Amino acid sequence: MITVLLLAPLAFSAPVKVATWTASTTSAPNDARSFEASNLGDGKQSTAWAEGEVGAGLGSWVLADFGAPKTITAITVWGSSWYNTEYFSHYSRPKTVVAEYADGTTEEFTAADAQAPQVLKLKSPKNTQTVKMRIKGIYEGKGPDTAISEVRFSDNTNDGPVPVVATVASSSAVADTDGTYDANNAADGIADSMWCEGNPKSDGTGEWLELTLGRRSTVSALKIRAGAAFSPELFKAVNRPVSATVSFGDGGQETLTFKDLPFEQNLSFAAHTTDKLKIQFTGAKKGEKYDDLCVSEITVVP
Ligand SMILES: [Ca+2]
Ligand SMILES: [Ca+2]
Repeated sequence: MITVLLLAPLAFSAPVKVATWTASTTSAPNDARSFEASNLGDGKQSTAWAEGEVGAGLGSWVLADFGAPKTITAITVWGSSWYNTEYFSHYSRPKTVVAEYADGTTEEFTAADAQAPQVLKLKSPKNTQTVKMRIKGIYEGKGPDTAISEVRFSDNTNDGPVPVVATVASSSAVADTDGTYDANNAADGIADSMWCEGNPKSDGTGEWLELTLGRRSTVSALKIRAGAAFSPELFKAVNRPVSATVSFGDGGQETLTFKDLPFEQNLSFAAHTTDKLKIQFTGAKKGEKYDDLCVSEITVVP
């Protein structure tokens, strides 16, 4: 008798595009920062929705419409405002969330009290065109309003980019009031969260990032936002990569050459089949203010 064990990790999940976001109420702008519902799905942690009710906002809701029925398996929530650590502690963040699907059925989730993306896994995959997320309980901030920076829905397909399940780095800069610079920021699907190396003896040359993929994949390109995507000023302030060597699990290597631009660049190469890739930086352009090389986002293209 032959027993076949499937030990390979089968990471099914692709982000589901939201066509429109709506909300029960929206807070008035603060420091010229707006809090409209569309901020929930713009891929940036620095922009947030905040409710505009008098009081804590219990009962407030946001509604995602996918434009057509999709099968979703998880909801990832960045609670409060992630603009900086002061904003994060000012706004309340969801603790208990009731998701209501298009057929009227509901499911209740509990998020942890942490400045970390909260993955709310559905009990079973749900086919629905809309998800209404009602805030039933909160972790109290110092201010009166509840905020959410970003929400991502995942489906059960392999249609999107290759999922990255872990990222490690040679070094990381120390967190400050703007947030963390950890390796996982380099492949979290958030454009304006970034990894910065923390080696005081280096401009970034020799430093590296290693990405573990959710499944063994044929990789033919990387989409990379080099440097700081947060603002044009911060882009100029930090070191940016000029070149890098990518090593794959099949033993192959490719050279990446970066343009010095604050946009996503598509760097393609001969296809390699791998479950890991290591990007070692071989040249850096000096920033005007900080001597740390930064990368805001890497998307692995199958
Ligand atoms: Ca956002
Ligand atoms: Ca990022």
